[in-house]
Amino acid sequence: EAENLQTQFCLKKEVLESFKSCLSPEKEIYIEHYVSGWRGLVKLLNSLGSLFGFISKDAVSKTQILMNFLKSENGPHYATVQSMVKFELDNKLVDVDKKGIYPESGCRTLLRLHRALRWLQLFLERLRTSKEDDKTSVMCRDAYNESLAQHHTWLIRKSAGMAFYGLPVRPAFFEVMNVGTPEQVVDVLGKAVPLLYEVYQITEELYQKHNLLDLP
Ligand code: 1Q0
Repeated sequence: EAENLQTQFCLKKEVLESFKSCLSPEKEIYIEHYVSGWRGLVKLLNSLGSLFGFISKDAVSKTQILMNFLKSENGPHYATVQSMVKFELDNKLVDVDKKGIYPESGCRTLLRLHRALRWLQLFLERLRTSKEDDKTSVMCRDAYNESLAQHHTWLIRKSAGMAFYGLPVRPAFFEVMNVGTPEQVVDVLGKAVPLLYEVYQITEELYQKHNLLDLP
């Protein structure tokens, strides 16, 4: 019980607030808050069990790469996604068409999270409009096939597919989110989805403009 209280996750505070505060008034995206939104999601994922360990490990390593840039001497250039893109491109710090000397650039690392954000948004929209008996594994799989799967190897697609079967059923999943009654969860999701969409769209347009959507 005590342990339960300690590790209790708060979706609103740990995920939504972060993604909300990652948008500046000029619609720039603060990497620090973007990363902390992902950290919140990782925490939620970890609370679902070790079956998802391989997914959360990768997410953690990607957030760590970005945090390391942010803490480095070039840190100020990594304050926002916009400034990172400009800095890395101006200084030729990105492997543009094949892996080379910068396999862990900020741009390619953030692109992986960006693609995952699309999955999240599709999954949450399905969850929001689902009925009590609908299967979370199916919602998750459909969202995945529509988005991230196209970027993953066969092996990862298989592993992800198997992990999806381990997702809790809808009522249990709502409980883990810890935002209240099912009606309240639906309400919160109704606010979260458009917010994630806006963050996604801004990044997508920026990456498109600079031809970065296929970084190796
Ligand atoms: C709830 C179940 C979570 C399902 C997550 C779906 C995504 C499956 C992804 C499988 C990734 C496997 C590990 C490795 C992948 C990498 O090869 C790949 C590409 O990177 P690279 O360096 O090899 O080119 N990495 C990625 O595509 C990044 C994947 C990050 C996934 C982060 C998922 C974080 C999960 C959050 C759980 C949210 C629970 C939802 C409820 C939220 C309510 C607001």
